[in-house]
Amino acid sequence: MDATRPLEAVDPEVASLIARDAERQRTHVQLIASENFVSRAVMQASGSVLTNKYSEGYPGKRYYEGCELIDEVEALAAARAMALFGAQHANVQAHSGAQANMAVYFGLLKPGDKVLGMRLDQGGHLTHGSPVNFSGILYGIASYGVDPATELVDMDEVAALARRERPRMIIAGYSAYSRLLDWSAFRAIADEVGALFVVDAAHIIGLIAGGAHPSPVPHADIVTATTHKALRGPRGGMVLCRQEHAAAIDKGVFPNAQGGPINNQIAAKAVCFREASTPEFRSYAAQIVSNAAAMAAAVQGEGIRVVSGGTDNHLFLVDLRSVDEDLTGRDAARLLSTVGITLNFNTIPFDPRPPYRASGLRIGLPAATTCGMKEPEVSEVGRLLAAALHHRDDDAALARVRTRIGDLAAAFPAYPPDFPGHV
Ligand code: DSN
Repeated sequence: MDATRPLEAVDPEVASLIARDAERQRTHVQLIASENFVSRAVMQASGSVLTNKYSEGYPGKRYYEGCELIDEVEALAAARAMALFGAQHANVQAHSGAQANMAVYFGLLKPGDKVLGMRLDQGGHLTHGSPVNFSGILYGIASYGVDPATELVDMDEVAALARRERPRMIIAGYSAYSRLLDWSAFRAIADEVGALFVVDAAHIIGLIAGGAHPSPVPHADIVTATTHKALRGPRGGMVLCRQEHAAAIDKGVFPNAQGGPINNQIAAKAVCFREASTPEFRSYAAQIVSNAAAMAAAVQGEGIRVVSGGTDNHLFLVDLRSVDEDLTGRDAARLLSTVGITLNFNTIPFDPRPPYRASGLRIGLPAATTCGMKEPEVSEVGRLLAAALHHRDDDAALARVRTRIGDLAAAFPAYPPDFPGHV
């Protein structure tokens, strides 16, 4: 085998699919709240020869030979994560956010233990106790949601549930909630009922790294995260924790939840932690928050209701019932895709529709901000999005939106126009 032949020569079919997705990424405005564009440096580490290495275990205690440099890579990634977030311990082996969370459950709880987390249909995550996920299958779950009037997490409800259910673990964090959470109030409730306090910071870890969002690290026993959202690293997860939980967390990741680490991804995580430690990244994180607020205001200005009235972070949810009672999230998302706007449909609090139809859209700004869009551009995208929804039966109006979105996408590229989609 000639291992140096390029992808295009070895497998034109896969090369073509990658090139076509690069084209899709280039020609659409990307508003999925959990996506981003990584740097060439992150992509190079992710695509490196470290993919060839097995290394079950941890630095200094591996079950394979030849891990000397893998040990250095992993120790470097963990040290950078600890420094970036002010954490006492970091496990960078988790393959994903879901597996980071699984490691917390496996490392610190017994099956059947009670967990209090946020309802998935009001902004939480599958791994916070959904009945179709390992968390809901293996553990006793109690759930909090948002207040129907304010659409904010109601700390009195969290406290009342915690007193009644006496959970072993309380999880704060979300995948579709646009406001700040009160970390110290969660900490106080956890202390009152003797629970562990865990924050799933997957969505906001990039904002935290850039100083654009209050950090849960000083308050929580454990913070889990992904590295591929606003943090702008490779696909993957991590766990930050207090030293007293370090051994349990490491065991929870390996061997409880996973086998061998994905070393190329760990190297890419190290690169992203370095990138996220720079002044440029602080500006980026602040710009995400400003852009989200500007776009939410633009959408509201076009008569579309934003859940909870706005945003404090990188995302917001729109209530499509303010456009048309009969417009589902799924139909709206598909329509917007045809005019070059990529986002996802989402349930909104107290949604009368099931998740696969939903009544909302989730809109996030990390990727568009990476492309260099600022308030004027994202506000225009917000107005174009609203125009497409309001005039969804008017082909000429949709064509005008499609043309302008295409112009904006072309003017704010993540990569050079001839980038084939891989390094
Ligand atoms: N799927 C992720 C998101 O889009 O928010 C959460 O796991």
